[in-house]
Amino acid sequence: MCTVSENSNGPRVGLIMGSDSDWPTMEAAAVALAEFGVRFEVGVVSAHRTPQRMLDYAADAAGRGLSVIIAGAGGAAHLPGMVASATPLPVIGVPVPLKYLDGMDSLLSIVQMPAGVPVATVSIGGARNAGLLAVRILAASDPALRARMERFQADLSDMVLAKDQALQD
Ligand code: RP5
Repeated sequence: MCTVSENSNGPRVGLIMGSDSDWPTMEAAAVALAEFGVRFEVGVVSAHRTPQRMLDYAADAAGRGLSVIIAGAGGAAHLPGMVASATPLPVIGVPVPLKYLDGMDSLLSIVQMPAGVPVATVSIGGARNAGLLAVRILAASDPALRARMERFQADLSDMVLAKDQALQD
């Protein structure tokens, strides 16, 4: 894991996952954050195999300057919910699809949180949207980032219109 000291040049988003085997799915979140120039750190933090490390990570995150945590896990995917229980920061959960059950187990483990402990859950394998949602959360109090998000949305719209035009030609 990249760790940083507490300073304004440190990462704003913590991107964690239960296993390095989740990286092929989670990498899309890193790519989205990088596209927007958002500083982030990446690490493996397992709810079941390194429970104390998970609790320490969650407890220290805000004090280290992080603003959002993206947590991905598969199967019995308890990482996002447990991290959310131990930090005041917004947590975005990414259900990682594994070999069995097509990721439904991951989705249900993450999405069905008890009242009082929210996790913003994206679709199964939806790590890119997790990255984009983190950008939007940061953009709410960052006008420059909000302007970039607006340009991104305009580009999406142009792309669809161009495809429509190609069908007409
Ligand atoms: C979960 O168990 C991890 O998030 C991963 O999706 C899954 C399998 O982990 P490995 O056995 O590949 O390390 O906790």
